Amino acid sequence: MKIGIVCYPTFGGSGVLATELGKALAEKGHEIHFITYQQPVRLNGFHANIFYHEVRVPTYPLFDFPPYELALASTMVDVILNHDLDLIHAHYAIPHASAAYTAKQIVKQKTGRSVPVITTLHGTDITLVGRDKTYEPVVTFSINESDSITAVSENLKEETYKHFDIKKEIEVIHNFVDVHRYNKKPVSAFRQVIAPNNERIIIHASNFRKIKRIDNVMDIFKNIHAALPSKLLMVGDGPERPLAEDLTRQYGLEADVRFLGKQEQMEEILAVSDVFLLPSEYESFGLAALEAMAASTVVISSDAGGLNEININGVTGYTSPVGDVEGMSKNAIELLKDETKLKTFKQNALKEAKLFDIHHIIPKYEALYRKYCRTGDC
Ligand code: GMT
Repeated sequence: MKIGIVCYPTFGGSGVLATELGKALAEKGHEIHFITYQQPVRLNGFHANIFYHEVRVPTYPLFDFPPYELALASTMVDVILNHDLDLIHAHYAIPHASAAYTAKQIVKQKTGRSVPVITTLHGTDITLVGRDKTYEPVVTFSINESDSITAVSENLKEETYKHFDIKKEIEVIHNFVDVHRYNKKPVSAFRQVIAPNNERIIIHASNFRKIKRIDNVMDIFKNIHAALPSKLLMVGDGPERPLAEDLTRQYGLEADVRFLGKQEQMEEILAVSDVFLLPSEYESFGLAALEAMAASTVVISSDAGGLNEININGVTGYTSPVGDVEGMSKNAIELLKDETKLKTFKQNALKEAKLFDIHHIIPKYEALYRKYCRTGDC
């Protein structure tokens, strides 16, 4: 099949998922066209079946806000027509679903052909940004106009029905991870650099937005650090990073907290880590937690949103109510002090991650695409 994938190219989970999906589909022989404003971060190297179409957004002195959505829709029209795409898969509703709707109408008017649009809802496009009155009517309309809608968790499906007037069936296709890639042996030299005295290694990775509750991460680590020798790796960047750095200094933890910035080789960093902290206010799914589990890292998280669908309380890690810093600290300390229990939880985390392995999930997307394929034999 010839598939157009529209996504954010940044380190966010939706862009990562969309890129990994496209790469896996290309491996299986499909022709994949990424349409976005920048080369997706996980799209590296050359692949004969992958094409990248950059959306250029011309500026003009009149535009305080250059109209990205129009440029995106126009680029989609161009790619659909010139590469004869079978369908468009839009990841993250805003503004991708409405831009895809516009592109579809233009192609229909020009050629009479109705190009199927599949929209995958990822999280904040529904629970945060999409619900804002400023966007809600367009989001509702464009979701309803999609030929097919998928959500990355049961929780996100429920949230979507709760907050939007959606007339169609939403199919849940959980996010996935390439377990083979993440299930790496720790590089002992790297562990030695991070934790020279064999301290426990705690990790957090995100885009450092308010919703991630970075202050909770720092408070939990402060408690862990007071209980046992440990190091914290902070991976990623974003608006809350200055707060995290301030708290590190305030708590006198400068020697034991390392800010690594944005990283592409997460599997190597996760491989040396013991516990992944994700105390988020909300996660539709928590792809970063699943990647950690695939690297046999135990997850201590909140129980918000879809996190319970992957992190099984008392088995692969622990989940606690949002803001329960004491509970999360207690659980982490107990685990980190008990070598046998930690080992069991690590094995459980890997076992659970295997249920979400890329090889189980990709066929679900392919089956969905086939329903809309023009010839039926693609
Ligand atoms: O978490 C973010 O702020 C990034 C956001 C995105 O769209 O890039 O992540 C959302 O989509 C991910 C992939 O489906 C999910 O794993 C994240 O849980 C979800 N984030 C939220 O719901 C806050």
